[in-house]
Amino acid sequence: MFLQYPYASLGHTNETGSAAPTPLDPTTIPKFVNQFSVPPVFMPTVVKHSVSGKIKSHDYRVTASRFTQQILPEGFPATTVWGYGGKVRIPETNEIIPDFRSTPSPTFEAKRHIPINVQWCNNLTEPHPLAVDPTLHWANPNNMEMPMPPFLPFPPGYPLAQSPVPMVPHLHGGETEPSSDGFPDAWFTAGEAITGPTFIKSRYHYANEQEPTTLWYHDHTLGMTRLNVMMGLAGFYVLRDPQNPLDGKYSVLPQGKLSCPWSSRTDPSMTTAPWPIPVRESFPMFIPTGYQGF
Ligand SMILES: [Cu+2]
Repeated sequence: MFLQYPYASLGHTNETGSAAPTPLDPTTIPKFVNQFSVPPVFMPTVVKHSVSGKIKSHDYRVTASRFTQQILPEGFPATTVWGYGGKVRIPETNEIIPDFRSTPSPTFEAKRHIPINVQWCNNLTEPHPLAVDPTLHWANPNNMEMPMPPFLPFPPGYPLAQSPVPMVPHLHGGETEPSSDGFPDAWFTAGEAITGPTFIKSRYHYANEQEPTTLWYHDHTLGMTRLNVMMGLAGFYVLRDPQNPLDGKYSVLPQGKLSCPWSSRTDPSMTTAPWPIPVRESFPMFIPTGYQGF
């Protein structure tokens, strides 16, 4: 049997996972019909020195939650996803939206030498829609015992593994202080009710002292990263340096509307083919390889 991701199925999904979803027939989905979209950009609170007026930091509040998003072409059902959200600016129109969430999630536009502080909030209050494997070295917020064979099939899997959902964000490629680096064991559940052994804080500091580059941020939870990223917890983090000729006023690189963060991945919600993670009948020690480059 395949792990059939419930969020791309038509109607038969049971949130507790007690019924197997019916996958869409991928041959019925028209290709290349959706407009290419640019993720919105997070809007900071600009913190200034009271005397000099110099910018001290850009501060954000970012929440991870569950919602639906129209990923398949119009006329097909919206997809249940996870994503980060907060106050954003729509790049094409400059419209400000106080609470916008999406996957890929909104982009951080950072300037070199201006640090960023992000208050990360876990608002994932429902059970994980994908099969959490409690036979791995994983976050294990309920401190459940590792099950032995014969394993339960998914759905429904192990209720103590499916909920609550731990998360911890990591800025991939960022030169970040340890307490803000999103160690896999520094996870926290909704409301920070349960926290991992290396959890220190959920307000992270990003110094932005490194060379300008395109980074991405994503979930980093021990033994669950692949599931949480697959659900949508990922976005871009663009670090610019106005002093760098490639980022400055006379840059030859695309700017404004023409500058689009872009990534590609195998996305089950786009292909709608059954997600090729073999779970067989149970939880037999599978470690999918799709997202190993963290
Ligand atoms: Cu990474």
